[in-house]
Amino acid sequence: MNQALLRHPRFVSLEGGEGAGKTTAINAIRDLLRAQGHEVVLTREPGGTPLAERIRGLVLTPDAEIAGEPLSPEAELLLVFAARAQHVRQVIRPALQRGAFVVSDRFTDSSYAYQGAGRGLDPQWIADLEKRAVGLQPGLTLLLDVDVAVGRARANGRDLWPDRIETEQDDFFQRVRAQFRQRAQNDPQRFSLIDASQDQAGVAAQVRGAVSHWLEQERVHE
Ligand code: Z5A
Repeated sequence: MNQALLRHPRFVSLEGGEGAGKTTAINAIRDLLRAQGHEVVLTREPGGTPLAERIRGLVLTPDAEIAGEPLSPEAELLLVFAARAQHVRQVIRPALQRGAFVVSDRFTDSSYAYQGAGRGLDPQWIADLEKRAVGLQPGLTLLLDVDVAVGRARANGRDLWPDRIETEQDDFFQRVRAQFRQRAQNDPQRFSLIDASQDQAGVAAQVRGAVSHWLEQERVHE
C-alpha cells in the first residue's frame, strides 16, 4: 500500500473552530477562483459523498438520538477517517485529476484538533491513518482563528440545535484551538492564519489576499 502523503497544489482546506466563518470564506474562494476561469468543487467534512454524509450523521447526532449509547473517542476517530477515505476516492482525487480546484470545509487537521487534542487520542495513530487511508494533504490550509467565546456566541446565535460535538465544554474547544494554532506554526508553508475576529467583509478580504498570494507563488514554481 502506498503510504506517501501528497500535498496537492489545487487542494485548499478551511479549518477553525465553530462560528469562525468558514461559509463566508469558502464562498470568497469559490468566487475568486471561478473569476479566473477555474472549475471549483466545494465540499465538506465529515461528508462530501452520500455515504460519508451518512457517517457524518452518526458522528454529529447526539448519542441519545442514535442508539442510546455513547460513541467512544476511538469509534469517532475511525468514523471520520472512514468518511474521509470515501471522500478522497469518490470526490477529491477525481476532481484534482481532471484539473479542478477542490475547496474543502475541514479536512484531516480537524482530526488532529478534535480527536487528537480534544479527545486526547494519540496523534501518531492519526498520522498513521492519514498516511494509510488518505495519502493527500491540501497545498493551502486557511486557519480561521477566533477566540473560542466569540466563535461560540456567533454559532449559538443561529436558530439550530447543537450537534454532538458542539455540546462539549469550553476547555475542549480551547485545546482544539491551541492545536490548530500549533499546527499552523509548525507548517507555515501550508497554513495561512486568518484573523477571524473581524467582520465578515474583513475576513473575506484576508481570505482573498491569502489565496491570491498562494496562487502567485504556485505560478512562480510552475
Ligand atoms: N470534526 C471532527 O471532530 N473531526 C474531523 O475530522 C472533522 C470534523 C472533519 C462539523 O463541522 C463538526 O465535525 C465540527 C468538527 C467535527 N464540530 N464542531 N464544533 P462543521 O464545519 O459542519 O461545524 P462547525 O465548525 O461547528 O460549523 P459552524 O459553526 O457553522 O462554523 P463556521 O462554518 O466556521 O461558521 P459559519 O457558518 O460561517 O458562521 C456561523 C455564524 O456566525 C453565522 O450565523 C454567521 O452569520 C456568523 N458569522 C460568521 N462570520 C462572522 C463574522 N466575521 N462576524 C460576525 N458573525 C459571523
